[in-house]
Amino acid sequence: STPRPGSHGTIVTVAPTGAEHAKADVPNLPVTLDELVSTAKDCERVGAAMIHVHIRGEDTKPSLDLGRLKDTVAALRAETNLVVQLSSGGAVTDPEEHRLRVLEAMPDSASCTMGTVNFGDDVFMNRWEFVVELHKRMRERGIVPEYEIFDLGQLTSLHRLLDKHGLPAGGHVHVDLVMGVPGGMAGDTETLAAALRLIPEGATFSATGVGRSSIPVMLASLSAGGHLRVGMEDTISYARGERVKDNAQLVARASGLARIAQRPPLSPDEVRKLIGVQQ
Ligand code: KMH
Ligand code: ZN
Repeated sequence: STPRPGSHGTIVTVAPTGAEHAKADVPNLPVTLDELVSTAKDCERVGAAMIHVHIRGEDTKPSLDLGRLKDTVAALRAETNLVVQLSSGGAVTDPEEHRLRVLEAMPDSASCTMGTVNFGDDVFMNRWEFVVELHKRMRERGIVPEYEIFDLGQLTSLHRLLDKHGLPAGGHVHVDLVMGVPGGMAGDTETLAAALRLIPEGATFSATGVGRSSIPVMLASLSAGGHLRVGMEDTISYARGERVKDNAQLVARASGLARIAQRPPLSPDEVRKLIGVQQ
């Protein structure tokens, strides 16, 4: 089969924090701006090119405070060369207006989840009109979306979005498969292969497997010409019975596997070019 776009190298994205783990349970989770910037620098050093950011408030709980988001984007730009992607997904409790307001922090990229999904015991709500609004507002602002896919039907919705509302800012489509969420698609090779058939022509995709699906998904994605997302948002165990030391440990392993696959980590500037982020 023809190689996928950018498949000579690998985009390694780190998702260091997420909205689900509590600092009290996971003391090494980066939650302050200083912790986030220090993690980002460590991860960049070992091969990350993009960072998927959820921030926390003073109380360490998930936050979509616009001032804090702006400060975070500025600090990451000042201290790293990483492509800065803000989560518009937030936490399952965040209202739509707050999630749309994230875009006012003007990141390089933002996530755009392509549909509603059961999310453990919760529901991650993404109404169609809301998805369309996110897609349009990102294009108006020149922010490159990463379409988050939790289940296969969401890829069908992505085709519908692009057919009805056109290509995103930068003209390129980049997808992230979030696999193994209880309520979403499974994190295994067969499901990744099924997803491949539904990914739009010319699109790049990364994949992440939550929890114990992390390693199988990483290997499957590399072998399929896909890219990688790793980080403590998705997994806090490094191996059976062994907690993750820090995000850089996960990034270093992903980068090593990418090198073994003869698809070494791409630099942030290479990733900007590949996914259409303005330099
Ligand atoms: N925290 C999840 C409810 C995203 O960042 O866009 C949603 C999520 C997806 O993490
Ligand atoms: Zn996220």
